[in-house]
Amino acid sequence: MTILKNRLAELVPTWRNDISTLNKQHGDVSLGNTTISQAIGGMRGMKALICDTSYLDPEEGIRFRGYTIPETRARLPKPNESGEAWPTGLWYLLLTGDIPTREAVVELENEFRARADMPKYVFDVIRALPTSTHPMTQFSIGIAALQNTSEFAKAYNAGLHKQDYWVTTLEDSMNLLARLPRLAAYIYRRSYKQDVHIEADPKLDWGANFAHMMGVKDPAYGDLMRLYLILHSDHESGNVSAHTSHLVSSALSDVYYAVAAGINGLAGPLHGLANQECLKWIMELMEHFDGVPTKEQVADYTWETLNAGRVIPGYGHAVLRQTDPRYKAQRDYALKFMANDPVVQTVSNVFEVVPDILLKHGKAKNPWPNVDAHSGALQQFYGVTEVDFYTVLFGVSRAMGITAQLIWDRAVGMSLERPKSVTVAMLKDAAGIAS
Ligand code: HAX
Repeated sequence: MTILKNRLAELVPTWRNDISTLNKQHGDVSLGNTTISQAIGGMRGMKALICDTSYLDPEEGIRFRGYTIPETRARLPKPNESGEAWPTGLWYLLLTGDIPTREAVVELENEFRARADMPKYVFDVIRALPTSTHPMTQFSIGIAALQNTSEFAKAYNAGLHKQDYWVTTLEDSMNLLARLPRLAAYIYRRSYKQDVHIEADPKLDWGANFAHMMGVKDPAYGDLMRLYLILHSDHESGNVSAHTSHLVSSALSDVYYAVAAGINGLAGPLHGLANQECLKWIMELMEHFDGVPTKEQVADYTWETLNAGRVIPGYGHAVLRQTDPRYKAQRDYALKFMANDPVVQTVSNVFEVVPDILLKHGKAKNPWPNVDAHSGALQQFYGVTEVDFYTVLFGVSRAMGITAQLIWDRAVGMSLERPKSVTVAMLKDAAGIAS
């Protein structure tokens, strides 16, 4: 196929030049409610979504229903007082805005436990894939395979009234969330643990059971899992995974279609996959310098990465302009429980060096670390070293935020999402330059 490819190769430089000129020289030109640079630059800062489950302030970071991360961790009920809160309590908070009572969380935990059985055919679908298939692909396919069980789709086909959309969306959300740890642990054990699987323990909560089914023996990992599931759950609705799910769901596609689509977005290296990329980068850095690198060595390696035209994974953010409080929460946890771990020490050295370099480099608007800069260091400490799996952990958590948002969307009857596009010639017209 050379004729088409050659023709495209001729056209691409002109397209790039058009976009770059419009962005640099005419970015501020109004298109009505937006500007040319917003249309080109991924709609940054455009206020066109509503999300009540959480709000992301560029300086302060995330608040879940008005609560900061430390407030959320302190106020949500906990299985034991010295440990981390039940993530199911966070889901209740995201959905309602109320800090749930202990009784409400125990009821939700029991509900999830009762819904956790996985239809066998879903495992068969996963088993049809080569074991080398990326865990995020397996995860997305497993979620899509569950669509066959959608209560919303069934009720819609039977003539569901608009006012009741949220009821079966809640049902689908609970069924999906209840099963996600099983699905994720199955993928983990099949991909990395000789296909030997571990049954759920009915005595454990949703988060600790996930840790148990993955096969991590240290009980502290159950606590870390609860923290992880809370921290990664929701980041308002403009991020790629939440927005993708919202968009798909706006066509009245059910929770399974919508969450699978969001998971596909989470699988991108500029979004959730950055957690895998980040630990990979840290391990390569340590291998390169044969142990914990000095700050000078980190600086050299950082410049090498940037000069090769690559990004420093785990640094920068489309909205945040400070260190991510989700990073801080994980750093505090690491300093408390594993301060002498060499990977944790390397992450600390990177934190002391990279922001200054990114500032000198002069491109990133935010030189500070995001959530993904620290999560892998905590995982590897407990023996979860398979970096390709990290984004699945993120996905189980993010599904809580996404489903809470989708239930709200259905409850208030959010519209089909359909923004308007314009042509490059129209942008040139608006900018007053010749086509
Ligand atoms: N390393 C090197 N360059 C970076 C950078 C980084 N960490 N962060 C931003 N830049 C560059 C951008 O690539 C961009 O370069 P070009 O002008 O050549 O395109 C420039 O700085 C301006 O980008 P920005 O406006 O600061 O950032 P964006 O809003 O476009 O993108 C990203 C935000 C998070 C995608 C970006 O900071 C990045 O690529 N970071 C590394 C990957 C990462 O950690 N992603 C996870 C983010 C959090 C998340 O979603 N978790 O799931």
